Amino acid sequence: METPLELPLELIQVLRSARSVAALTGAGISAESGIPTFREAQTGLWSRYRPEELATPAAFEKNPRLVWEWYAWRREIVSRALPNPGHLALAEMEEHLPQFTLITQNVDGLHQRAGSGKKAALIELHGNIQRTKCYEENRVVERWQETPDPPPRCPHCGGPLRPDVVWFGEALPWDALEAAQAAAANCEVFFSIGTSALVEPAASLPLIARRSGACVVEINPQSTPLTRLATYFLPHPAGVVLPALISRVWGGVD
Ligand code: BV8
Repeated sequence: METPLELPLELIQVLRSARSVAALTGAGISAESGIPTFREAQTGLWSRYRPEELATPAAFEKNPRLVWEWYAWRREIVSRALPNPGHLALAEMEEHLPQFTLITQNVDGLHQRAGSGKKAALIELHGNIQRTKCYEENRVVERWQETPDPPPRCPHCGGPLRPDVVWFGEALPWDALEAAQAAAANCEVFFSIGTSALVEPAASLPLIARRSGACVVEINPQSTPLTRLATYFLPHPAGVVLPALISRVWGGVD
């Protein structure tokens, strides 16, 4: 039985008077769009692999075709997915706040498709699966020849192409990480939404916010290592909580 959705009145009031809000999202916010999270077992052909085993430079060097095809499978799932009410609510949130920063760990591009980033900062910490880059030159490639023996080759240098995402063991884009850390250190409310709060350095962002005195709100049907440190823990799906928050805080519903 779902626990009834209760939104703490104090949180509503804090959001009504907030000037600066930041939100970190993880795979959970895309779950209601039908995109499997990292914690869920992979399906079909990929069920024998853990994402952490495939999303690494070593895996690509060992078997570039396997890793390329895993991302091609995920791109296919992403291209069929639609933004859900959770994504749409975050896109609306930036309309109501003087300062809003959306920081995502996701590579599916659904926040952009929901309209986020038009009026406020949208930071992709781990890249974007729709972008492809040369493994050797590390620069984005827009067009390439498909090949019967993937991965396709870079049209400039002939090196193998790879998705423009941050793999485990790779550094995050320093400008994205710096902007995310600054947003966390300077916001009044920090949302951690749909993330298991395990992957660093993203998992430290809510702690930076907490240390700076921000109200930390975790939205996740399950508890995580962050839960005991959060000011509020809302144990519900993002697609349920976020639209309810928008209407309570800014919808004139008292
Ligand atoms: C780096 C792109 C250094 C690729 C990803 C030990 C301690 C600390 C750190 C480390 C360590 N050992 C290794 C490290 C570093 C490592 C790390 O953190 N490992 C973890 C596993 C311990 N980090 C790195 O390697 C990072 N780089 O540290 O570099 C460096 C510095 C300089 C020079 C060189 C190197 C790079 C990390 C980025 C990896 N790339 N993605 C791809 O997508 O293929 S991470 C990937 O996994 C995702 O992007 C995401 O970030 C992560 C999965 O996390 P979540 O998003 O949280 O998803 P998850 O499935 O885990 O959880 C979903 C949650 O949603 C659940 O809690 C569930 O309950 C909830 N949920 C479900 N439904 C809903 C919901 N919530 C709300 N609503 C719902 N409806």
